[in-house]
Amino acid sequence: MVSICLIIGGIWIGNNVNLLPIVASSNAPVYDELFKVLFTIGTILFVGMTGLVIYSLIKFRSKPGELEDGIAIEGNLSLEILWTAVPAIVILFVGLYSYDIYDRMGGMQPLEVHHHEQHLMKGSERIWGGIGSSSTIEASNQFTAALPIELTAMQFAFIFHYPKGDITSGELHVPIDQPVNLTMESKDVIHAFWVPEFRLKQDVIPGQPTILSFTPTRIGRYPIICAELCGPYHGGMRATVVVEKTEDYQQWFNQNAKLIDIEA
Ligand SMILES: [Cu+2]
Repeated sequence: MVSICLIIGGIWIGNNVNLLPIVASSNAPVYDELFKVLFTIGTILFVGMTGLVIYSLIKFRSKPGELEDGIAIEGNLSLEILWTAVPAIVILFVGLYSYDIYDRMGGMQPLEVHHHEQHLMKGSERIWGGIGSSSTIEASNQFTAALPIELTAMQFAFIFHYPKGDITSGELHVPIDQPVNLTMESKDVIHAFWVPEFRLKQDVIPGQPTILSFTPTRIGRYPIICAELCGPYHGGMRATVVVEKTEDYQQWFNQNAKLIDIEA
């Protein structure tokens, strides 16, 4: 009875207590699904264990005048099997489920699939060149519509570059519902590009380009935060992503573009 209440209560809390920021990208709901499951499991374990400890403290407290030692207990096979099996099952489930979510967010797509589209990326030929299998080409078709943007991270700033239009900006402007391919490279140390509202975080590594693909789904301004301790001003390494209506984005683009006539 108590454990049923505990499980139902845990599920209710996991689904109704929202600790996460606004949902602003297409993979945020997928991430939140995993978070709800983890929060439910965490709540059940925390409340259950704390409750058991408090119950035992009260129930098994020594009575006044009781001065002898407690009973010597050694080994309990069924209990040991239980406390090994339960965490093993929980951890295995969480591991497999996280893997599935990571896969659904596109985390398992090989880098070269994205790179195939990044003709403008300097150095990409050298590192990832020579890929052209039919599966790669097929897979890359879904990225043809993606907007390519290059990110350069350095101590202590994020700089965005739009190859089409040759725009360099300290703010990341993206149109709503448009897939974006962000190619990231660091000039010095490891940084991390993090947008909590997108539920996305990706390391930016010197000498090793990384790619982040996402689709913003909500108009607004969201913080970009460096999430890798990168030096004394790491805490100030922030930028903004501006998700706007396609017309507004186009207007911003036209105002800033240097080479509008390239493949426009
Ligand atoms: Cu940084």
